[in-house]
Amino acid sequence: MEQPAMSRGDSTDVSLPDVSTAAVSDADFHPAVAERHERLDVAVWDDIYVVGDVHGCIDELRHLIDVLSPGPDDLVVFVGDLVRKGPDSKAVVEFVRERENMRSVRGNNEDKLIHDRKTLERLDAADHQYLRSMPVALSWGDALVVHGGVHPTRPLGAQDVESLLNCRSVPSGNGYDGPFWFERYQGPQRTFFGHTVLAEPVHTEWATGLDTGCVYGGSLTAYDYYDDSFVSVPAQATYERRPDEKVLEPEQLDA
Ligand SMILES: [Mn+2]
Repeated sequence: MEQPAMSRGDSTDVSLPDVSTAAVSDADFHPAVAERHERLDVAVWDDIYVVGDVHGCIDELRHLIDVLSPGPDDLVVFVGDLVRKGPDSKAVVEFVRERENMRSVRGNNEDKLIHDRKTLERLDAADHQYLRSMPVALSWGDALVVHGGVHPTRPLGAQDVESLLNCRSVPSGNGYDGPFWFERYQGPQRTFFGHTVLAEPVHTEWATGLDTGCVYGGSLTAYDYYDDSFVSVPAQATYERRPDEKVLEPEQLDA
C-alpha cells in the first residue's frame, strides 16, 4: 500500500520516530560502509547545518557560510560532491578541511577521484588524503547523511558504498524519470542527501534533499537542523550547462 509522502508538520497525528531504534550503528550498515561510517556526538555542537553539493563553487560557499555565520560550536555537514564541474574544487576542499567544525560525506565525484576514474590536476597529496578520509555515511540521533540516498525497501545492510553514493531512481538506472527513492522511503532514519539536482529542496518526513544545482546556475542550500528551515544563496554564474529534464521540479514529485 502506497503512503503519500508527508511534509513535516503537515499533520498533528504523525508520531515522531523512536530515536533509540532509528539511531544507526556500524552493525546496521554493509561492512564496507560500516568502516566508513562516522557517528557524531551532537551534544558537543550547538546548531547543525547540512549543506548541498558545492562542486567547486567557492564564492557561493563563502557567501552561504557568511550568511549562516556558524560559530566554533556550530557544526556544518556537507552531503558530498565538494569537487568537480565548478570553478575551484581545491579551494572548497581546503575550506572544509581547514575548519574543525565542518565535515563532508563522500560524493560520487570524490569517489571518481579516489578511484582514479577522474583527475583534478590542482589537487595535491594532502587534498587526496582528505578525500579518502571522508566518511560515506554520517549520523547522529535518528539522522543519516549520505550523498545519493538509501533504497526504500532494501535493508541498509544490503546497500554498499556505490549504492549509497549513487541512489536516485527506483528501480535504479532510469536516471531522472523517477520514481525516486525519496518518494518511497519511509524511514526509520531521517536522511539528508544531495546528488539529485532539484529546483527546490525536497523536504518530506523522512528525506531532505539539498542539491539545488549551484554549479548549474541554481543556488547553494543549507538546512538548519534545529530550526527546520532552509537558507540558500544564488549562484553567481552558470558554471556548467544542464538540460532542464535533469533538474527536478517540485510538481514532478509525489507530494
Ligand atoms: Mn553532485
